[in-house]
Amino acid sequence: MSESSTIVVSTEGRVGRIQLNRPKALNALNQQLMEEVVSAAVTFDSDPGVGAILLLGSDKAFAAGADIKEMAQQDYPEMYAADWFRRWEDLAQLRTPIVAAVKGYALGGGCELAMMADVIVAGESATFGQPEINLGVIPGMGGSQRLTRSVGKAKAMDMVLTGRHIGADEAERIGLVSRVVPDDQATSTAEEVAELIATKSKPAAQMAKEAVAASFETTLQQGLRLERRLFHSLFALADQAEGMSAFAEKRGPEWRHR
Ligand code: CO8
Repeated sequence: MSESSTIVVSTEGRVGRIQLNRPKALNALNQQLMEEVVSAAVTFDSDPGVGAILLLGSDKAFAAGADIKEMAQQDYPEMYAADWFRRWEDLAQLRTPIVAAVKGYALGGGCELAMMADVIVAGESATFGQPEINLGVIPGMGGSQRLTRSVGKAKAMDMVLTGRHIGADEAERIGLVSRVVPDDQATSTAEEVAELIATKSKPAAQMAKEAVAASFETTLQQGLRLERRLFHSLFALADQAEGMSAFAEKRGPEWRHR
């Protein structure tokens, strides 16, 4: 296990684990944390031994948003020149499936970071919101786009325009999170989900992610064509033959591509 100042990184089996570690600031997302999280995730993404990435916060907060104290120092030319927070997009573009466990606050950039994960397991204490309007700004890490695509215009407008927080149950009802579990099971459930994904054929899991993610960006016909092409391409890999043989032979598959 290696430690840096804003995250704790480790590998457990085939799961790469990144824990946000600024508990006193409720894991507020400053520039250093962004660089460290994205660098760690990019490293995991290129590691053939890693089949899934687990993203964790702390009990009180997954992340309470962009670091307001750091952000308040910026002016427009600096933000524009540095393309402030663009680096988070590198995380969203990774091919390795990402599972997030969210307990406590996931506000502003914290909600937007959770939405960059592919599966969100929420503890009952999870609180999601896009409160930027209360700071005189708007979401800047995808809240107006990913939230709207996930939950639709009605709920996204409600959250983005009022800044109200929603609880785990509402988040599950509107399709923002995958599952809600008691807080003390959120991390273990997310671990189980990540471990399960990491047991699959790696290219199949990556292409499944790519196909679902593409539905956020393409027309239906383009998406269906991409899905078909990816499906066809999996027949070039040994895992397709192995998976189908294993089914016929009533045994578990032994993936070659992991
Ligand atoms: N930034 C910096 N520090 C924070 C943040 C934050 N987002 N959130 C909490 N903290 C700090 C507090 O300042 C406090 O520090 P200190 O002890 O030094 O005073 C510590 O964490 C504990 O916080 P509180 O005392 O406020 O704890 P409470 O339990 O009373 O309240 C809340 C918890 C409700 C979460 C409250 O802290 C809060 O409202 N936080 C701000 C939430 C927010 O507005 N988030 C959105 C930020 S803006 C954003 O995310 C934009 C993202 C896109 C940017 C794109 C740029 C291009």
